[in-house]
Amino acid sequence: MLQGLQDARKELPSKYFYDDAGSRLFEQICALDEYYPTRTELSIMRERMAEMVALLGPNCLLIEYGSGSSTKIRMLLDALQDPAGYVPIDIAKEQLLRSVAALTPAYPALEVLPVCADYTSDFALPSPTKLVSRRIAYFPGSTIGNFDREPAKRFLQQIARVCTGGGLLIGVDLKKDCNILHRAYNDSQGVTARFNLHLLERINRELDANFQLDQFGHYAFYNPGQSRIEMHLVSLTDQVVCIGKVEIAFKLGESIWTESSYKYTVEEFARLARAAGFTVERVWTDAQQLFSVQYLSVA
Ligand code: AVJ
Repeated sequence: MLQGLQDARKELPSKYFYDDAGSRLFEQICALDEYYPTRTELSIMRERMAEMVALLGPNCLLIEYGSGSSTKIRMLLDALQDPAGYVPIDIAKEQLLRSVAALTPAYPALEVLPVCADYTSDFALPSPTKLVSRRIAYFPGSTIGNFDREPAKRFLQQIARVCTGGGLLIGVDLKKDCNILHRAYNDSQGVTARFNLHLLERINRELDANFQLDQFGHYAFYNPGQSRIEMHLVSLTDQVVCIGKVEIAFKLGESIWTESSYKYTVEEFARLARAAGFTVERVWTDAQQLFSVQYLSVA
């Protein structure tokens, strides 16, 4: 955190949004009318589930990167033939444990092996007791959009190593009318603004800082040249903030870059997937081409 705030261009990794309160705020975002990705992805899954499970096959081990509330996985678990196990990975421990506790009674025969970890770092993959036909990574929500190009490729390569002989079922948000994108990250109820500002609240609480939340503004916009939404917290005044004993100065209008959310065309994502060692087997989209769910295999 300190390093990110001491850079000439202040920047914080978006993974730090997801403490318990942040994860709850994110769930609220997913339910917003203006935030089209969640409901669009769910409707694609609902419509195409038969084709998806036919590709995944029986006895696969599902490994979910950033499992959150473990809502979407239920559609797969309801349709898959004898999954060998489910490994939800999430950085938010309380939410992970809550989700597993809610899932277990609904799927009594399923072996659930939760991992609380930052999935961009090394972690040990637990082994289920049942025989595994293939490992399938599940990475919905277009969280791949949070990664810059090179880190995205490296992360996909890491998944390809974990799932060799299997595949990756991934949600990828698509390029579209910039105004639709803008509204999705500037909702009228201000939930996205609260989600963004909550990061400062978290730093105050966990790192003994004194950010004044009303002295920063939520600013999100689509950058067409870079194909990404950029989310920032902009200082509304000249001010000095203390993080423990360290002082951080902000000029009026200076920003902390808190998140990027890259948008792809189907062709652009295919190039990235191939560069990471995957074969694009199938791409499903909605009628308006807002969002895609893709199955990538790795030999
Ligand atoms: C969870 C990364 C997919 O980029 O759309 C939603 C996070 N940020 N609104 C996204 C987010 C602001 C979301 N992902």
